[in-house]
Amino acid sequence: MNKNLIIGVIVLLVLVGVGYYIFTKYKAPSLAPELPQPPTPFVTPAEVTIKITDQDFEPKEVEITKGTKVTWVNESSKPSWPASDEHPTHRVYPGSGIEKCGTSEQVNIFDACRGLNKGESWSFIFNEVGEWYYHDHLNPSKTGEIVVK
Ligand SMILES: [Cu+2]
Repeated sequence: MNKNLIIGVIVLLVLVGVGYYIFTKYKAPSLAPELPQPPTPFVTPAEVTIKITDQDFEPKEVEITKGTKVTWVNESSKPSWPASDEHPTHRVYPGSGIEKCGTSEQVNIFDACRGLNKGESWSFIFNEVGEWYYHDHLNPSKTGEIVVK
């Protein structure tokens, strides 16, 4: 009887030990998400997309932070050429100018430098703070604005 009791106590202790091991092993990961997380820094979207429709640029005006990549996607039926004001020289955005199209400086100017066909897109990263008006070089009455803060 005593022997059985001792065996029973040993078995119980082993079960408790194994149970505790499993509990700690599997409990720990599930606790992790409940730990206080460091605050997420406020990040504005690093990318903005503007649709070119038959009517307009959508949205017509966007406000972004310096360093944001803006992508124009032509969803209109005609080719579209987004470029900095003023038409036709495109020199308002610093460093820009239509005469730089086709040169090594083309990548640094606010000018698609060609008509984007339906479905095509063009991107530009704005590193200059300011209010930058632009237009469709192939349809200059279509205008938009990028506000960079
Ligand atoms: Cu133009």
